[in-house]
Amino acid sequence: LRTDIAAALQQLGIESENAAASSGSEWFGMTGALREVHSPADGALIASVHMADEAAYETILTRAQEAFPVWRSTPAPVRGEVVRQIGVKLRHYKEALGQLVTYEMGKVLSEGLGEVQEMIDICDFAVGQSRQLYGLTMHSERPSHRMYEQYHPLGPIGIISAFNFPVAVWSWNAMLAAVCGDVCIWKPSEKTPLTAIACQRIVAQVLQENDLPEGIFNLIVGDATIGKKMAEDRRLPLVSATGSTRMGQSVGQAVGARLGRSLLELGGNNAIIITPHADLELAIRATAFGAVGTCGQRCTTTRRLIVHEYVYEEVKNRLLRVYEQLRIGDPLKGDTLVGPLIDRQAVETMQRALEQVKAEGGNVLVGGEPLQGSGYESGTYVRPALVEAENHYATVQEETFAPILYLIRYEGEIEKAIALQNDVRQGLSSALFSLNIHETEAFLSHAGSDCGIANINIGTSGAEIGGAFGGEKETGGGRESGSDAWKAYMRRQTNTINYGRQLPLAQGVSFDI
Ligand code: UN1
Repeated sequence: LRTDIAAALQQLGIESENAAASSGSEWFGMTGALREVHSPADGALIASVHMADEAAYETILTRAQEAFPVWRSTPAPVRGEVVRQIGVKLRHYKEALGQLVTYEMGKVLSEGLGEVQEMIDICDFAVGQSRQLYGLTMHSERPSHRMYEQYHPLGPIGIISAFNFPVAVWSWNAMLAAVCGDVCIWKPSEKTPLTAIACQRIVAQVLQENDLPEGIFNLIVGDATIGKKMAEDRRLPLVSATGSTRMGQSVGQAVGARLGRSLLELGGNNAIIITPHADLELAIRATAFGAVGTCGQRCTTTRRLIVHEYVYEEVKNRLLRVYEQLRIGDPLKGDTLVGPLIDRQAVETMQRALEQVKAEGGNVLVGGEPLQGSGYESGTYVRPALVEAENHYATVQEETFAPILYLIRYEGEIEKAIALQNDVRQGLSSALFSLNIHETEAFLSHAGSDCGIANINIGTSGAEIGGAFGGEKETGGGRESGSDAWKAYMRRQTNTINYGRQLPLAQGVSFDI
């Protein structure tokens, strides 16, 4: 193993063979099947992890249930103090954890570090939130009555996260859930379990230092059968899941069948619109980052570029120049812009999508091919593709988790572009580049973008944690991270208190006994 990674693993407490499940610092499940984790960067074996079996799952659930009554009775600002300490520890481990995110997942180092920064940011946000779990007060229609609402902890919650943000999306959920008084059970993607194990170890230190029950934060590494168990488990009142629409449909249906709550953050098919009034310099930069950043593996990745015919040729030529110069390679190397895809299967999926779009009439302008030769031995590197296509193509309607940008031409007014942008089943992120107020306001109006995120003169990806994150339609409707997303992790209770000596009924109803 390369020495920088060996040092990071050691600092983070990752062993060559790791247990499947953990409650704080206790580890269980050394008997399940062993899964090897290889780096997409160079194909090297990083470490192995046992996959959780039924027994490990039950142990984790029990630990979580035991910890919940203690944690929910801990005052919210004290819970916030624990999260503050997690944020401090994350700062300490930022370099090592960021490196491991990069090596295990493949995103370039500045994004690996950025992902850890996103965790630190949500910790800080959650600390403040811990003193602001506000409910409203209402004026009662009855004399000598008052009404208010309060938010109570919900219970043990399940968090299912995806490989592409192997740790940040967990932290959005877990840190808010923690200040809300919930305990959590985290199933990371089985493609990226090592960064999850590292986070669990960091959090365990804080729990121990504060003499808290270890079952407040739990980890379980398993495949889809564990995810299914979580979705069906009545002991988990909320399951938050991030991943493909197909995964979300099965989780959502299973949770719905028991009338539990699910918080879904699923696929996107995000577009940038470039109008004749755009600052093209900004638009090109934002498009490049949105389309090829993270090798096209963000749920917010720019997948469609809807360009007005007046500027279409210029945008196309400028993008071609950018695509021809992209530095593709080792994600740990400082100046790399595009790292590998997560695995060879992702490369095949990308190839299939390109074949399909060509068959539908699409024109591949540049890229798409898997890269070979020195530095690319892992077979996971591709050249990002720029493809002229039409919005209605079946391939364009799908989210392919790879760097393929579809160039779509529009004519006429902004409403035409908005209609194209909305004409997909997903509704996560969207952006418009224009300096014309008629266009920008139309895009943000009720008749504008139908997405959960709509931006002006910045791209579709790279949201800050302060806003609510999520989207509509097949994206699943959930909102995580900032704003009032914390409410999803609590149960609301409406309280009416009578401090008078009469019992007036609401709506003027009389009932004399
Ligand atoms: C995801 O891809 O699941 O807005 C999350 C962004 C990041 C989060 C992406 N802050 O691109």
